[in-house]
Amino acid sequence: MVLNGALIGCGFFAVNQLHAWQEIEGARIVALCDRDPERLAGAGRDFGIERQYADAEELFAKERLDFVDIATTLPSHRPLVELAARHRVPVICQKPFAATMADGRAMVAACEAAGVPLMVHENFRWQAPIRAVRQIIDSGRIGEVFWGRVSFRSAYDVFSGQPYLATGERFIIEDLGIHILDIARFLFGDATRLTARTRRVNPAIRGEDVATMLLDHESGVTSVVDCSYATRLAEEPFPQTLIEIDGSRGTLRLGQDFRMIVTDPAGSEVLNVAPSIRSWMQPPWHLIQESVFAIQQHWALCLTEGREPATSGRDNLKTLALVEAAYRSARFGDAVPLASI
Ligand code: NAD
Ligand code: 89V
Repeated sequence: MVLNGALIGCGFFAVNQLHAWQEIEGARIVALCDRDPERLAGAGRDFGIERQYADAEELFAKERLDFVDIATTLPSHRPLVELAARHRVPVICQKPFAATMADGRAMVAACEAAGVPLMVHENFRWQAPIRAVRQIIDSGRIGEVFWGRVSFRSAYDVFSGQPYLATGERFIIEDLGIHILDIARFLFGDATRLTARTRRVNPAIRGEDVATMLLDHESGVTSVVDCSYATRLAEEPFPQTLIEIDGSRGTLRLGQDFRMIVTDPAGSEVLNVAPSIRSWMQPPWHLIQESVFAIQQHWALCLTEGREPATSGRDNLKTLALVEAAYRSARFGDAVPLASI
């Protein structure tokens, strides 16, 4: 059986999703929707998809869909997810899932009431190096983890591809930090408390472009999550997330160029955890593009087998709560208990 899906939002990032859908086993995109006629026609032509809609209501009214993939920007996420729920169509929604916790909770409630699966396209935890890190933790090789750092520091010009990122009141935590906080959850478990400091270095943008966060995890791990788009380095690491983990028996260091060093009582081992490249992937984006393929394959499998996806809407509320806690802590200065979000 092949699942028939539609994609809404044919912009900058959707191209990756459309390439990946062409290679996913058990699912395909049969219709497209975008309110921008040029983008709609361009994606239709590039991917050979003839059924095209300028209006999402019309898409749902006319198509019989097994799922919908929402690749629009944040302001349209809630109305489109709720529209999918009203039509009882399982839904994938890009990150950031929601602008507020109230919106996110309402979206999860709408899908649960309609009985439709909901996955957030939170793909960073699907990157090959991140999965390799998690495997080492799970193997017990470095013992009980007590400290970690998850770090994304870069001077890459994200605004050329995504100009809207320069205009929002919120920037790096909401757009990028959300991925890095989700990785911290994926590796160390849920957090109980978060402290954050932010600043804006680039005068040409509106929001913060540097954030440093300290998390207390339920597992007892203390982690530092830091992100910056104001960090010029000898070798530009974009879009790599670098990781340091200390455990009771050893350590793990994920450095630039996908070089992972695992040290345990027997010594140190250097591993290459680079992602693979498919024909449509372009370095340095291949790291992200491969994770798009992985999360979409996961969705197709979960939908076929009736399983809850790893980054379900309900799961993603916990990542969204970290984002909210970070902005609250940066504003008021105090550590924020996650239970208060
Ligand atoms: P974009 O502005 O380039 O594209 C969005 C498209 O959606 C536009 O073509 C716009 O016309 C269309 N659109 C908006 N509202 C619509 C509506 N109600 N109905 C129909 N079409 C509508 O944005 P982008 O950079 O592609 O980002 C899209 C989303 O993907 C954002 O949420 C962004 O955060 C996310 N993103 C995720 C990753 C990742 O790695 N997961 C990377 C980049 C972007
Ligand atoms: O995930 C995102 O939306 C992107 C990027 C990975 C470049 O930060 O903005």
